[in-house]
Amino acid sequence: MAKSPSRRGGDSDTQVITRSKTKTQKPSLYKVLLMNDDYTPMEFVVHVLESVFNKTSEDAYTIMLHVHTKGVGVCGVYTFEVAETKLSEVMDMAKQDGHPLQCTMEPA
Ligand code: TYC
Repeated sequence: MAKSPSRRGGDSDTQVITRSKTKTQKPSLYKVLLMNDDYTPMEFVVHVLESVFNKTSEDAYTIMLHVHTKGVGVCGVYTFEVAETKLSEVMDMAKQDGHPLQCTMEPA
């Protein structure tokens, strides 16, 4: 007669019960920051905030003024890839229009 597959623990009915925990990692978040400068037109900054960061015109104007007066301001908080994409969109738009606007990102 064929031998049944052996089990750890021999012939006893003892079984090892393993329980696996599924650990989900929260994605780390990054702030995208706009820097002030003396040359980029205010309207351009407002346009960037509306088009790249989906701000209303009122919010975009408030953020632009904040950056203009304080030197730096947060445009939004995103996962790494989204923050990186938005940052390069800003830099591309500024370069395209010949403005020295600077944008950075840092852990939130
Ligand atoms: N300081 C600029 C000006 O007076 C306006 C400005 C605002 C530029 C925000 C950059 O991130 C900026 N024209």
